[in-house]
Amino acid sequence: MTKQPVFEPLEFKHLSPEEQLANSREFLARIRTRRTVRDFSSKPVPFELIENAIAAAATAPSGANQQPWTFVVISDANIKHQIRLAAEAEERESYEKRMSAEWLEALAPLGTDWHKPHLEDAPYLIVVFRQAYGIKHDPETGEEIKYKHYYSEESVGIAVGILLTSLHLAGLATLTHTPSPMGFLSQILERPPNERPFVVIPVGYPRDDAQVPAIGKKSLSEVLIHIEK
Ligand code: IYR
Repeated sequence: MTKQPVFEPLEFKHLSPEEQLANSREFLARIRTRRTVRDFSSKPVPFELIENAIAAAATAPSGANQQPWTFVVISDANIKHQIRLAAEAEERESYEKRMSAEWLEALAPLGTDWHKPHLEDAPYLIVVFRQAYGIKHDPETGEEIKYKHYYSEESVGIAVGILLTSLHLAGLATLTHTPSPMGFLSQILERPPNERPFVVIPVGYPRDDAQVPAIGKKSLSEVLIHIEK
């Protein structure tokens, strides 16, 4: 049976032009200071910061509002150790055998290699899973029914953007890490077959001596095309 839509009034706060400009400039200045960090201290992070960032990410728009994501938060040292060992084994294979010369050349300015100490140094790892399809149960028979998820890649990508932004605004550093292949995460974290690892995000404070590659972003004129009337 097709569900009929139910509407409710939109709650929308209209800002004055001055507030709009001030907010947009302030956000731009803050987000410009976000960097991908690989040198983490083990200084503890209040769990509520992680929880709030995930709650923020979970407000993301998604295909058919299906919210096809699961966020697994790990602070357990033993599980982090297992993840580090498995990630390093895959990454070593990738850097030494699987990645093309072209790929290695593209990565050279970042100075990355297969060593991933941040997977243990950071107090939290957030592993984001994409639900490739949904699972519901027939109310009468209890039988498992698989249903299609629409635009799950795009949806999870948007949610991760909000997650990284929220963690940054909470004064935390993150790394967007995609070891390849990532199947070991499903096994270690015992996730069901409809959930596919999407990204691993170490979260914490940077070490005092943290370094980042001296790279920049494209200028606005390179990324913005304005088609005026
Ligand atoms: N996953 C590897 C390699 C890597 C790939 C890309 I694309 C990057 O932007 C950065 C690294 C690693 O994490 O080292």
